[in-house]
Amino acid sequence: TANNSALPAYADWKDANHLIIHSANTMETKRHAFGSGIITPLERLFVRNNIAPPSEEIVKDPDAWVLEVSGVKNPQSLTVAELKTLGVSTVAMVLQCNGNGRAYFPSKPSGTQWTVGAAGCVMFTGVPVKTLLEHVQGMDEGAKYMTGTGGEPIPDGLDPNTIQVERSVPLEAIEDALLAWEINGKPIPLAHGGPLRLVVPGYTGVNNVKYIKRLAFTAEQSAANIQQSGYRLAPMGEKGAPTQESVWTMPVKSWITYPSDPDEQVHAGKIQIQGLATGGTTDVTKIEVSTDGGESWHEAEFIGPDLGPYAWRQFVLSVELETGTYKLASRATNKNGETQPADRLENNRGYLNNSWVDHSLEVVLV
Ligand code: MSS
Repeated sequence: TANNSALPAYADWKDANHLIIHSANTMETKRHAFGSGIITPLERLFVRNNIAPPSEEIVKDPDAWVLEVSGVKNPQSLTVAELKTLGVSTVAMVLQCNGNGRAYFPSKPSGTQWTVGAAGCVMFTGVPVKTLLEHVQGMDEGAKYMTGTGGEPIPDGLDPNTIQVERSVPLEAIEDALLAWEINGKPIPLAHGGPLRLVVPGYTGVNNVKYIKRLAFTAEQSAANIQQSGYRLAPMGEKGAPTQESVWTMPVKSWITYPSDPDEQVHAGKIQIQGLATGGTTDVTKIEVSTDGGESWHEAEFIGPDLGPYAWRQFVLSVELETGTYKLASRATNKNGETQPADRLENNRGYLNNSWVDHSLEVVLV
C-alpha cells in the first residue's frame, strides 16, 4: 500500500511507492519507476523546491495569476487569461535537476543525494516567450539575459537576494522558451510551478522558474544568490562565485531503467534491457549498451515516438544472458557528436553528472 503520509501536503497526490522521498522539498522517481513509457506521469515526477512553495491558493484560479513583464519597450502586467489569448505551443522536454546523479560523486558534495530520478520527460503547453515579446514590442536595447522571478513570498525584513528563486539565462534560450500553464495536459499543479511556469527547453531544472511572477529582459544577471553564487561549476573545495560558469544547458546523458528493481528477480535467458537517453540541447542520435561494464558495447535501438530535440528517447537492447552477475551500462551520443563520457566533471556541488560509469548498475540474473 502507498505510504503517502511521508509526502508533504502540496504533493500528497503523488505516488509515494514510486518515489524516493529525500525531504518535504525533494523527492525523486525510483529508477525502475520510469517504466517503459516516454512521458513521465505526474504522480511519479520528481519535485525539487529550494524554499517552501507558495500557498495552494494560487492555483485555485490560475487564469487570474499576474505576470509582470519588464525590460521591454512596452512594459506591462498580464494575467494568465490574457497570455492565453496571445499564442499557444507545446514542447516535450526533459526536466532535470542540476544535481541529478550527485549521489555518485565519491566526494559526497552537499545537497540532495539524487541518483537518476531527479528527471522526467513532460509536455508543457503555454505561450512562446517570442510571441509575448512581439506583443510587448520587443526587449530593451542592451538586454543580454532573460530573468525569471519565482512567486514565493519573501518574509518581511529579509533581503530577497538571499532566498529569492530568480534565474537569468542567455538570450539564445528565448528561442524555444514558453510561459506554461499546462503540464501533461493538465493545469500545472503547485508542486510543478502552477499557475504559470517559465520553461526553457535544454536548460537544467533550476532555470525553469515556477510560479513565475516577473519576466525581465536585463543587461545583467540576477543579483540573487541563487544566480550569483548558487548553481556554478565551482572547482573542488571552492565556493560558488560569479566568475565560474553558471549551470545552464544539459549535457548528453542516458541510464538504464530495466532491469533495475532491487525487489524483482530477473531470470536468465532472453531479456529486453531498456533505458532513457537525452541529447541535452539537441537530438540524441546513438545509444550503446554494455553488459560487461564497458568492456564491449552493442548499439541499441531507439523505440517509441521521437518527440523532438528536447525530449528523451526510450531504447532497448534485446539480449540472451546466462545466470550470473552483469554490469549494465549505457552511453549516448547526440547530433553534435558529443558522447557521454566515462568520467564525471568534478565540481564542488556535484552538478551535471553524465558519467556512464557512474550510472552503470550491477544486476544478478537467476
Ligand atoms: N522555481 C521556483 N520558483 N522555486 C524553486 O524552488 N526550484 C528549481 C526549479 N524551479 C525552484 C524553481 C529547481 S532547482 C528544480 S530542479 C526544478 O524547479 C524542479 O522542478 P519540479 O517541477 O520537478 O519540482 Mo535543481 O537544478
